[in-house]
Amino acid sequence: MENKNFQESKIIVVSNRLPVSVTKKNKSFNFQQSPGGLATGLRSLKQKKKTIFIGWPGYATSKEKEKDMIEAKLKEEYSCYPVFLTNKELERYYYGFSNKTLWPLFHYFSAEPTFEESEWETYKKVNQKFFKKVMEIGGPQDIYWVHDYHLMLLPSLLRKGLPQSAVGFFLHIPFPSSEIFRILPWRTEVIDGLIGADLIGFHAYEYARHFLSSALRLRGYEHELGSIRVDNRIVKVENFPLGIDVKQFKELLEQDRIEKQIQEFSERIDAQNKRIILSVDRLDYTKGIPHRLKGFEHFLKNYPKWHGKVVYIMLCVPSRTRVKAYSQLKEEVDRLVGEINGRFGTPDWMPVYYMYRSLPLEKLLPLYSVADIALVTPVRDGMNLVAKEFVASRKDHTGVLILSETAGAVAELGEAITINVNSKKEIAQALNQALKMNQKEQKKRIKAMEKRLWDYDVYTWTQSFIDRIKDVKNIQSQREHRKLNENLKKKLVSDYKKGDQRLLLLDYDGTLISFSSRPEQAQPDLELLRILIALAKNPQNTLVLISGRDRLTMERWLGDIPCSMVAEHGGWLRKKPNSKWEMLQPLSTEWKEQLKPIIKTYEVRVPGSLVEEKEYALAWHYRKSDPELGEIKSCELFDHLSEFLANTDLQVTHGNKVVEIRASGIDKGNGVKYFLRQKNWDFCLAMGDDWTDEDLFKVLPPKAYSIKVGYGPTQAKYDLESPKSCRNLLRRLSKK
Ligand code: GDG
Repeated sequence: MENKNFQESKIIVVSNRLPVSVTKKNKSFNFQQSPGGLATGLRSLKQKKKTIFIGWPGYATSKEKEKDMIEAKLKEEYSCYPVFLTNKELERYYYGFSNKTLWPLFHYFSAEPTFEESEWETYKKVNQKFFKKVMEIGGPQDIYWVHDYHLMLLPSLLRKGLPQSAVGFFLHIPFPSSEIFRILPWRTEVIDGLIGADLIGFHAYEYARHFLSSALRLRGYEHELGSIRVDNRIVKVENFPLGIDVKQFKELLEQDRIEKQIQEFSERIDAQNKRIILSVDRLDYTKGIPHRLKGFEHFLKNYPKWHGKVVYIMLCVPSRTRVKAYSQLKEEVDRLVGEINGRFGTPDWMPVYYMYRSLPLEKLLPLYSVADIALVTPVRDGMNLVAKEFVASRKDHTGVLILSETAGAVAELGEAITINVNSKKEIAQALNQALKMNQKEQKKRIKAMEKRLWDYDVYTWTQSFIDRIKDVKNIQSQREHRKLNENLKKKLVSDYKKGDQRLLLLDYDGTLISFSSRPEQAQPDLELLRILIALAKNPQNTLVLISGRDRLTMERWLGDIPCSMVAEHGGWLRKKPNSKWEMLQPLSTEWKEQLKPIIKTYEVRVPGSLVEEKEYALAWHYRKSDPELGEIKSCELFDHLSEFLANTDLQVTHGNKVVEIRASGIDKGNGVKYFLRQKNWDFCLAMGDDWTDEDLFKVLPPKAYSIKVGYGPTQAKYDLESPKSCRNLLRRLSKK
């Protein structure tokens, strides 16, 4: 793969909804920019050249003529390419699987989701439909940016369709803990769908962590600092907190018509001498609207001094009204508002002013601007842009934001008064505190939050995501250069053929054979033995098999092969076929009795792990234990032993799912030096997979072929994917 500079690339944004909505009224079509957080975020991309959008236009039709007309206009005027969905598809994929299964589950409403096989089937089908559309428009050089929970299978479809292309995925809602995610019957398909991307982005670090944990527990994908290795690809998992277009807000606030509206609102409110509490949300059960109303009721009950002095303006935008949970919520909200107004209202004071509608931005902005308090109380929210928009709308920097701690936005808006949405007492106290807060304090807090909004606005967000996809692609292509491709394999085979004196240094576990859950299960199979015997019998070859295993096991498993061997990471050498084992240097074993109890406590505390006792080493294996617990405890044991063994002649190493103690100076590099010195080798090949093999790679002559099996940082010149590809290469050599 070439190192890409992406000069010629288009950015293709794929999301459920296009940023333009199509509606039909009186036989004519209306094209309008869509409301909602995602559309707001993507709009900024449109200003850049070569950005195109693929998604549902919001209008279902089966008439081909209508489709053609809509398609032509969207393409020409908005760089948008529609994916038309039938009503049945919408019912099952959008209202069904996306909003009755994924949405509640990912927001921790674990009793709410339905799990309908037919809806899942349609979800898969619609993801395919999007894929087909993308393939009509994009090419291998383009950058694809897939958005949100409606399209979680699309990244892998794109990976298969355009294997080399750059694919990013961003999730706008939380990714739940693996305990919740695993409830989903199709959890592995969803992980596999996402893993096709090069970059997977979330609003918050917490969601990225949850995804990594699910990928590990449910699919066995390990990660290193957020990088997962899948086959020969690196997949990066990171957080990118979505920002807003602060500049646009500031500019709008300066416009005459907005100023006039603000002025009008202010005068009306001043005349009534009321303080304004504001909330703005889609009417969604994740937004904590009933919780908020109950908190407000508690506030009125417990702080009567504010009666007649505050008004709560609650703007709820109708949303997903065809889903039952939403119509039920609407009924509950209507009832609560009625109860509060009925109980506390007077002929000249209505405590809750409730609007169930959407407002144009020219009206919304003045509302943000004149409110004294924004009350943002989601039960769970991926980010929450309303909180950020309120901060950006404060012209004189006064105002107080109350924000629940379960909104993603809380990470950046630390100066807000934070509340637990399930405590109506906390909501009431926060309202009282906000109403009493002096202007100096208000300004200090709003300014600090506004600065952060400028630092990471929607433009920076978009740019940093796209830049990161390019980075990942470049990291991948650097890796690609190290891959032992067919041409290099041919060269290696031809050099081998030319060589008269050939040294083959081969690690055993993870190189010649795949790992098993228990070390004693990784015995060589017949095919491997045949290949190794053929190589060893060739008089031009000196074959050395190297392992961290003890010499008795090596003798038992591989002893009949006419080759040399290195056991216990270089502690023991069998210099010639059938010769006696010799120690590299005299070693003591007294230390083992002292350290065994320490290492044994880990065997007890980490279920599935085990201690292996070798003649001159102790190893703690954790391959079969819970992967996260194993990783944490292995680091703890490694640290503990490193400190304990400092200034002794013992060393501790952290290999592939194993922590091992052995004498200092014993390593695979020192173990093979004897063989390297024997002749002036005209062909030398070394293969190994883990950290302990790096010592081997370090001591090789410059012309040697050094190959790391698997991927990761290494001193080796080349990479090979797996023990299987390693075996294929050795088979080729054995036939020469
Ligand atoms: C999802 C995630 C994440 C609302 N009413 C009106 C109106 N809005 C605009 C707001 C804001 C947007 O809609 C709402 O964004 P949120 O972030 O609050 O929530 P979701 O719609 O649930 O969005 C969320 C977001 O994706 C982005 O990633 O933050 O966590 O759930 O921009 O201004 N706009 C206008 N009139 C209205 O009546 N003009």
